[in-house]
Amino acid sequence: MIKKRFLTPFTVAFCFLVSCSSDNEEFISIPEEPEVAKYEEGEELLSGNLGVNSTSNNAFGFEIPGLTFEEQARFATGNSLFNQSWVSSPASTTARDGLGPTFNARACATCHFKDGRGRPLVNGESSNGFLIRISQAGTDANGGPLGIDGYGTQVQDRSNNGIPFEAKVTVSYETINGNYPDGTPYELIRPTYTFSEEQFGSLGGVLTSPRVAQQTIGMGLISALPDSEILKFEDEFDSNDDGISGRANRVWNPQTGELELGKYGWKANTPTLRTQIASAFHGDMGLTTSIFSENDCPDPQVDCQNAPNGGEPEVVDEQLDRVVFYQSALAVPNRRNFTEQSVLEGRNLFNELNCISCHATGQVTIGNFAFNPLLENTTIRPYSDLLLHDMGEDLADERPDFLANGREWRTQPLWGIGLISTVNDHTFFLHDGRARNIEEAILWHGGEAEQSKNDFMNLNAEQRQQLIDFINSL
Ligand code: HEC
Ligand code: HEC
Ligand SMILES: [Ca+2]
Ligand SMILES: [Ca+2]
Ligand SMILES: [Ca+2]
Repeated sequence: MIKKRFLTPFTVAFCFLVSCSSDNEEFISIPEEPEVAKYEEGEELLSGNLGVNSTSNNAFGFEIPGLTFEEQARFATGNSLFNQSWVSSPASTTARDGLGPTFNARACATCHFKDGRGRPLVNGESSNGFLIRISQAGTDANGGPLGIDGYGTQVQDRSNNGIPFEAKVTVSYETINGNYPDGTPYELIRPTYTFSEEQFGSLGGVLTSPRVAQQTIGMGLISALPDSEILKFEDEFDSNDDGISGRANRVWNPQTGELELGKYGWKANTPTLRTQIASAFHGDMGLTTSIFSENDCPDPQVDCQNAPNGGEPEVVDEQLDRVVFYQSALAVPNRRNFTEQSVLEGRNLFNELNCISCHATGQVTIGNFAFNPLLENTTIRPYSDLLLHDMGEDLADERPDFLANGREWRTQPLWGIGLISTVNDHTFFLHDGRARNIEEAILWHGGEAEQSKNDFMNLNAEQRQQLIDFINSL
């Protein structure tokens, strides 16, 4: 059972009449009227007045209100660079060539369709938002994952210009059956990945981390958070003894040459939006920028190294800047159905089950953010502390990524989650897309979230649905 933490209006009125004292414990056993969850003013606004109201399949694609004409033009150019397919060089359209020689997809939007969530791997199909990171035990010179000879830290399964791709990946699923304490059955599926057609030596036994593309809403608000607004949730040694001990990742920033707070990616493995986007151009599409100026062709990929390029760099700073601006200005949709009683009950359950301890709200962006001043001084509800948590053995990839160990993942922000089915026409969740819906995503929680998961399982069916209804309203 869930402990009641607050006095209900009923007990308050009761105490007023009979003047309860704090040592009068008996009245607590008096049957209470059911507590009715109430709408809280403004709770539907996940990004203050920077949100948009949309329930269409373009819900993730709108810009924040208030951009100037000049900024709208930058946003529009960034949008088209995000959506366009890049082509092999040499090409007549030199503004968008340089794809490859090895890559996973031709466009950002292939993986982040409509700025939304990618799909898990489907055997025999090109990526619609999935890639696999690899490494071996140890760290590289910057404290990051140590690449595999011949492959580096990511498997590019496609190529152009007659150059070999690196390897193909296939997936198989094992079915896991279980029951809720009330007897209701559930089913989960656990993926296992296999490499084949490895071109540069066996990949058997390497460390792997399968990942799908997240929705890219609210990215600018996260870049405008000062470190302190993330670190305030840290509790590395669990001093409040609730079993939850978020901690920060510290990752290499190639632009500053320093270790910085990790903010982006499933393990908070990238420090800034600009480096995240430059590394996507580089690793996922084979496109160089001023930040990563060489094509991703680890030795002995000589043909790859000598392949024609699409300029030096292939994505010039002005283009990179447009894409970064575009991504930074994508608005977070406001919530829907937020006054429905089941959603309000679900919100209370979300708090009572301690989901809110990791899926946290109430961070405030910095007061001085020159890149996009509209993002300043905004209180956000990302439903994430953006910190790393041990999520247990079942979700573990066993592949460290800077300070993140093999069991740790960054709390995935839940803003927008209820719209993914509309925007992307699927409900695959978690880092590798293994959860087929929200319920399965919760059931996979373990480690620091074990208690929350168990409390969820102990709810009755109606309460479980209320919690899911709430998440769908985000
Ligand atoms: C092959 C599929 C693929 C392509 C192409 C791709 N991405 Fe991604 N994207 C991903 C995956 C997978 C992640 C998670 C990466 C991780 O955890 O390390 C991600 C993460 C991100 C994030 C961070 C999201 C978050 O919540 O932390 C941003 C921003 C992003 N991508 C933008 C882009 C842009 C811009 C492009 C084009 C330049 C692009 N991506 C191309 C798959 C892709
Ligand atoms: C200890 C921290 C923690 C707690 C507590 C926690 N979560 Fe999570 N949650 C995470 C992390 C980390 C992920 C990403 C895990 C992954 O992808 O492997 C996640 C992912 C999710 C997702 C999938 C998000 C997506 O877009 O893929 C949902 C839904 C979710 N959590 C709901 C809940 C609910 C409901 C509760 C309470 C019953 C809860 N979480 C409690 C840390 C937590
Ligand atoms: Ca290239
Ligand atoms: Ca590679
Ligand atoms: Ca704690």
